[in-house]
Amino acid sequence: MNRRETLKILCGAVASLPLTKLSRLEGSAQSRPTPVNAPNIIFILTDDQQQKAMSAYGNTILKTPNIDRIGADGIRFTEMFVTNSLCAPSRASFLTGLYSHTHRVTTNGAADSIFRNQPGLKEDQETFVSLLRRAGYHTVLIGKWHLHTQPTGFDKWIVFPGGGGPYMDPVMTANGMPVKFRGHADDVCGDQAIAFLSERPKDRPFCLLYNFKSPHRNWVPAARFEKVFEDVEIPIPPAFNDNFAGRPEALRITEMAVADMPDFEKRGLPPSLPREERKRQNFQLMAKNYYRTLLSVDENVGRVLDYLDKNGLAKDTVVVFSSDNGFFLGEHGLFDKRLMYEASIRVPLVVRFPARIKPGQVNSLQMILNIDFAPTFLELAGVTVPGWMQGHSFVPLLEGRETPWREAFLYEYYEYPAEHCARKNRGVRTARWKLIQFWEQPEEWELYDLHSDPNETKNLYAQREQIGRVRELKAKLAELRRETGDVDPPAPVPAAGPCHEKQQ
Ligand SMILES: [Ca+2]
Repeated sequence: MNRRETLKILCGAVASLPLTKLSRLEGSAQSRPTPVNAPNIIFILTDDQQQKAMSAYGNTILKTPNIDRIGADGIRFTEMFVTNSLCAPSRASFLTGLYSHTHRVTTNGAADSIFRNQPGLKEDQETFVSLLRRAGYHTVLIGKWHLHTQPTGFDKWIVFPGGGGPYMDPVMTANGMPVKFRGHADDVCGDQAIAFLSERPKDRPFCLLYNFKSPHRNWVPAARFEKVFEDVEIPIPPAFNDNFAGRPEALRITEMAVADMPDFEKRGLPPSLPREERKRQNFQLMAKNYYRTLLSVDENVGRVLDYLDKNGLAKDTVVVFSSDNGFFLGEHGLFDKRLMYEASIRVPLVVRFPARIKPGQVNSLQMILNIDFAPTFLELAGVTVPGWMQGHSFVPLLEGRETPWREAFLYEYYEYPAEHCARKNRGVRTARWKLIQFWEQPEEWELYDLHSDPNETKNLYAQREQIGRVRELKAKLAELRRETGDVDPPAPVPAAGPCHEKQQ
């Protein structure tokens, strides 16, 4: 049975599955109002896509014409950041408009016990999706979820297992029922999105969360893209040979070095291969496969955009594209994310909504955060933004209007000790400066001037002439924490395992 035939059967199966255990906060479909003049919303989220992995942001190797098209038809933001560069915490922030320390999804899983006994989003946590649903939207989730608890606030959901599952032939969970698919995860996502759009109830607006697995590790491309870039040498990124001189010990204990990455260990490289050569080869393979997985994302984004065009939906549908966190694609000699450096926290953001947003705009001024999306979606839908949300609607910026905006933001990261051994860190970023604190003992600090040192290799923290600036940024960090109710978590249990031993 080929993919199309399988899809035909599965679409019927999924459509007839019973809804299970939706939040008690949600009204039944019959009791909900029917919104008038409310736009459809499609929120496309990739997994671990750094901002430069998109041709609209200047990548000359990887071509993403369909994703680029969203920004060309609307607006592209260059200063888009996540407040915790890790899958589950960031996804919870996109949904709730809250910082990790507020929604309490601080890590991807086990280490979540800093704040709670149970990992994942609280079952009674309201999200922009549950609020839209209550306002009458038909709400659907397709693809990656990763929040442990069962999705709530959706009329229909079909999700990959755990953090994303395998790339090929995924077994997904559709409204509580397992469903086996054939083919590449990105194509399955695309098929399900098209099936949903075709079969959706036409009497009310919809909100579709279209969450790709790509380009997350372990980067298995769709078969048709396996050979792309085969004869290309990917240029090495800035600070590829960063030696961390003058920088925290916390960087040296991380297990994120491209030279040592485990993904390609079965390639039969001789143990005697010089480390530099292993690093070079690993980088080429990682970057190529990472880019190849984004080709299937781009294609499946294009399918949905084409569907909107062909069915007269484009004008009144908001399409937003972003990623849950960035990724070190060799910057600082690293892979993965977690740290507060630019490649890790900076992600793409393109938005299209022809009815209200002029095409061809680029915003390079205001810093947009993952916590801003929930209030933005609600405002676009004409739904009141609850006062408890910590982000701000950027609708005025979409429409090119002037509005007061933040000049600094708070970053936080908690998953330690854990895989990759990245210590807990927080910091403050302004348009020009970045102060980073590894707050547990031994406490370590970094300060970067992003204007003169955009690649973040010169730690200015200990320089005498920066004393005043450090004082100012520490005060800002304390202020942002206070404003968002970030109190010091309980003293951590004594660290154990390899991360701790390396730190001694
Ligand atoms: Ca991610």
